[in-house]
Amino acid sequence: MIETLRQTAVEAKARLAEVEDLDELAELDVEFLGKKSAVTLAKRQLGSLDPDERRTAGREVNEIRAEIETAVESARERLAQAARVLRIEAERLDLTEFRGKARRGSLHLVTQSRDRLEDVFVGMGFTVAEGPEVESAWYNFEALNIPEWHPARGSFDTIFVDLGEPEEVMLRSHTSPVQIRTMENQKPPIYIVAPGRTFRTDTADATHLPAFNQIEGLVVDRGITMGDLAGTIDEFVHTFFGGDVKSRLRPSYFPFTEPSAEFDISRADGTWLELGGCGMVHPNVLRNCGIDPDEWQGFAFGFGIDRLAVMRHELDDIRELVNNDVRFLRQF
Ligand code: FA5
Repeated sequence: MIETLRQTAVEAKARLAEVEDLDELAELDVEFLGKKSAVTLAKRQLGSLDPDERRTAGREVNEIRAEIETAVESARERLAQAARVLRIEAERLDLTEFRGKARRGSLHLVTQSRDRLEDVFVGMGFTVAEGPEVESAWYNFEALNIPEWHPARGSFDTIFVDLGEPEEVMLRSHTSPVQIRTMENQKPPIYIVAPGRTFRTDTADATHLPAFNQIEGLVVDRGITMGDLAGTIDEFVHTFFGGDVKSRLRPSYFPFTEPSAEFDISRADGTWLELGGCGMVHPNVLRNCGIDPDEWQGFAFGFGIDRLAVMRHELDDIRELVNNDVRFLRQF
């Protein structure tokens, strides 16, 4: 009997070593360890043996049963491990699969220009400042030497926000209010640029947008002259556009600078493109911010970032920047 059982155990171990799924394993479990299995039957037969034989045979039957049980357990463990590997494999997200098929996104043209402008000015020793997009009349106009009666106030085509009394509130029509906020909070020497969104009632056309971007520059220090302003703009233009592009200043008028100028840059066809305004900070503006104009002088400039992107990428129409046509945007 024991001899037959041993052979059964050898067969059981061989078949368990090759079992391939849990159903098959359950069948083998029943076949070799269940109620009708050789081991269970052998155990039952032990009763008919005399006590000495029963003890020896009983020990052997138990050993054989334990061997088969161990084989069943290790088969179960092997299948569980294989199932884990399969599951992990199935759940894996192979992102590399999409390489080449999916296009990587890129920053918008205006954001690229703004980042590059910041880089150039930071490289020249400026820091970057910010201000709110919704402003009071004090910051957008009055502190900038544009009182209520001033005709220049009309030229800014301001979009007002109706919040009722006591204050007149508007979307800022230029980034110049950041000059005031900076001088209120910071003592000279000041060297800042402030890029940001600006808003006017302008109708969109090839060169205008109602919501556009400007970058403001402000320097306040001792002994600052118009020569420093011209030199800074020249240096910026060379760094931003490369060696061939020239800049020039033309006399102009802004209430917050005196003297004031527009500055243009040269195009490849020999013509000039107006980029923005600039000038020496008006003494009234310094005084409005508690800075003594006899001790400190400054220059300021402000120009359009969208127009700069148009120039840099030779676009025909500034509206391309806001149409959000992906066929256009993908080119950059
Ligand atoms: C100003 O806004 C002054 N604050 C600039 C300034 C700052 C002068 C500091 C002196 C000292 P102006 O209105 O010219 O100036 O606008 C400046 C630039 O913003 C323009 O040259 C143009 O490049 C851009 N810009 C103005 N309006 C629009 C618009 N509707 N769409 C796109 N760009 C515009």
